[in-house]
Amino acid sequence: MAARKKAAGRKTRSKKNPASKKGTKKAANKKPRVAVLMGSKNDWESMRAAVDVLEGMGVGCDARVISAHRTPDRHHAYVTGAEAKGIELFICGAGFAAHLAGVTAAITPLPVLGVPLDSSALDGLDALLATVQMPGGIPVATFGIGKSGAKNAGLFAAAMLAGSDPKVRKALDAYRKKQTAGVPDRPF
Ligand code: RP5
Repeated sequence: MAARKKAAGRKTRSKKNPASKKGTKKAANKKPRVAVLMGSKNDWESMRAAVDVLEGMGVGCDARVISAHRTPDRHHAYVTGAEAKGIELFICGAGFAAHLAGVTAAITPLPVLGVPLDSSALDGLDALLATVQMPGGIPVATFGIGKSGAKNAGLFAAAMLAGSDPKVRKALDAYRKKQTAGVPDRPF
């Protein structure tokens, strides 16, 4: 099945520390403002899209493999300590019964952006519903399934930071301008 092949492919490309991958070193060197959490190292191929976007705009990220169900103590310690370390918002990506974003939102007042991942046989529909269907009272801003959702979560995080940070606003404007300029008039 397509989903399984995708998951197998993701496994071979993942490393223990996702932030050590090529292209994210700059982000790892900056004081992180955005925590990018993922339930498994196998989620990195999708979640790095959020880090790449933010890093490209000069926003430092802290990418972590933290699972709400496999590493609950690590999760609680990280989330409760994050604000004091300068984290302003969370992007959480998870697949299957994806509760990482919801549990994170439950224990921090910081904004939580959720990215459902297509790692299961249901191609992410399970994660989408689990992430988006938060009962009233604890919101998770939910994005599309997979890599494009992670990219949009990164862009949305940049837009949030841009409200009070002119440098990020400038970078976001430049990103949009470049994107627009890259659209050809004709398809051939
Ligand atoms: C979730 O289960 C993770 O977010 C991941 O997408 C999924 C599968 O994890 P692995 O079995 O590939 O580590 O917790």
